[in-house]
Amino acid sequence: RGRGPRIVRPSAAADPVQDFARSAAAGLASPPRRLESRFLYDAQGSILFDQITAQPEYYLTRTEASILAANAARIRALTGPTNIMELGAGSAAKTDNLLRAWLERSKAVCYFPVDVSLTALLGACKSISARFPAARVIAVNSEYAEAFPLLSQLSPVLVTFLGSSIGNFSRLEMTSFCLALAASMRPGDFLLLGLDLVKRSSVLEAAYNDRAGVTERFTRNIFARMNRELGSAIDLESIEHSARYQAELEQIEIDACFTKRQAFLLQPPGRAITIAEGESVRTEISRKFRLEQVIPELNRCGFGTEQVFSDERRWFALLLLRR
Ligand code: AVJ
Repeated sequence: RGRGPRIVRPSAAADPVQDFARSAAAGLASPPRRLESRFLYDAQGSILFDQITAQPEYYLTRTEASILAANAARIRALTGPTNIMELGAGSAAKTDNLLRAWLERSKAVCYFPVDVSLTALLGACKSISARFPAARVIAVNSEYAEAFPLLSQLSPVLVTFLGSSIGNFSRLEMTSFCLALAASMRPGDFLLLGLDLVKRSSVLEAAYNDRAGVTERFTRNIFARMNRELGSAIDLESIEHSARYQAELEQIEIDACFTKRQAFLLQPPGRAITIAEGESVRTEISRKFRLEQVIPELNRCGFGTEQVFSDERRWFALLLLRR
């Protein structure tokens, strides 16, 4: 049997285009219009997101990477030798420090990157296998929750959910996500969770309005994907990106604002949508966290706090939690 990277798809039943069509038709039918953020990450969106992480204003990825670099060996000492499942791995750019720490202490490691983008996963398999020949890579091409049933067989396991991706969830969605994850893990398994912390709004807003305009292209891309996959023929030039910090809710809110009226059909099943001039479509929220608030929430979902890591400015936190 081959020892090279493998790709599995746990739910061959769900047709991604149908899924996108149904969700977009429901979300765009009437105001407040919205699109689910998970659809931002097609092949093109995953490339654009990687470019966002390299922008000077987008401190999240760099800050998290420095925390991880400083503490990976400590994390490995606390967890012991585990399998690693990374939720939303993308191209697995953030994984190097962890795998290096694991391989310093063991001869081999099994790494299970999970992502909805097959293209991003193929890149992850290639780069991880090239840099870490002792890592056995089994990529899972699915939504997060579809990978959860695999977890019971992977115990002892460290699940990583980095980059503050959990901030895309509403509070309610985050709770049900954490409860479902906790229910799928065995007692003693670990979760490594990256959280962007509340800070000055000028710093937050700059991170989501980079000067090079990559975040604007990222927001527009979900409509470009609708044009590609659902035949919507939306004029992408009529879309302006808006990212504002809502201080009361402690979240960045990203909207696509339409400067020209758009009328289009979504195929299948051919739903007619009209968006008036001046209307907007919410494509993302990115919640910011306070440790004193989020830690008890996580504890109530079944995760005990093992260790909290942060940077000098307290801009970002990496939580090691134990199921
Ligand atoms: C991948 C959800 C963590 O919220 O910072 C970055 C997505 N959107 N810039 C974030 C994002 C626009 C990102 N997460």
